[in-house]
Amino acid sequence: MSYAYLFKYIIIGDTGVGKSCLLLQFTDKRFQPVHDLTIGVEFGARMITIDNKPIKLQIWDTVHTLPLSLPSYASCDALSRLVAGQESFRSITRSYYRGAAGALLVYDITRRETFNHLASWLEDARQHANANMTIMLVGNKCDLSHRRAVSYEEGEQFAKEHGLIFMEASAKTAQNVEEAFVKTAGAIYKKIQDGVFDVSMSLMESKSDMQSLVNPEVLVPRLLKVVVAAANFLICSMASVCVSHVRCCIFMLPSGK
Ligand SMILES: Nc1nc2c(ncn2[C@@H]2O[C@H](COP(=O)(O)OP(=O)(O)OP(=O)(O)O)[C@@H](O)[C@H]2O)c(=O)[nH]1
Ligand SMILES: [Mg+2]
Repeated sequence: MSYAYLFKYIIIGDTGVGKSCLLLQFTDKRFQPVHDLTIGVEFGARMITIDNKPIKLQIWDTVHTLPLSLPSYASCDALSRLVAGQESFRSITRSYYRGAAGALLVYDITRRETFNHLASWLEDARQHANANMTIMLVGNKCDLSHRRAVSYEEGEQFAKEHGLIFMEASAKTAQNVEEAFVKTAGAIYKKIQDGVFDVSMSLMESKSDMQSLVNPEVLVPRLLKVVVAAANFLICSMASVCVSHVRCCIFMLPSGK
């Protein structure tokens, strides 16, 4: 199906806040009640219409468990282990930000710590993403407002302070899910019309990132480079061990008298 624009979105936020569920609700209109920890990257896509133009949203459900810029809470034992487990994905994660036109920054209104970590997530986004990326702050799980730990006003205030759009939503009841994705697209579309966001550049970056992640023609040469570098390192290390061994033997040779 043809489209006028393709917007890359990323969904970021602490583990368990409902990122995958928001994506599933938006693309498949269903809810996943069991927490299925996202490992690696999952993609979703859906067409929407803005200003009578078909727009394709390509959504990357990221692997993040914690922000890349580790805050002090990472010193907690259990969390440190979690970080270590996900460390191998961190460099890949950085490339997720590149080319993103929009981001859903999600916290769980029933878990205060997920709200407290928002500043670190924003720091990551500001560091790795396009400065004009549109960020929608989503206070998820608003169906559980009887267990609320973060007030609506606090979310609204945080968004105001950091120039974000804000909504509370529920991936379970689908409340505001459609709106969160569509409103973000509307803001991106407006930036394009105003000439402050170049979606073609963003797409080129996004495409090359996708290629490097999934295309064997790009991936295999890169892997080969890594293997060659590792082999080089091994050979150099072995050579230096041999040299020091020979030196040692020469040093220990009888003087010849
Ligand atoms: N009540 C309620 N539960 C939700 C909602 N959204 C997600 N959940 C539940 O929260 C848990 C975590 O949801 P996920 O979507 O897997 O969370 P995630 O952010 O993708 O987590 P990671 O992949 O580990 O980063 C699951 O048990 C979901 O069923 C919601 O809006 N309301
Ligand atoms: Mg997930």
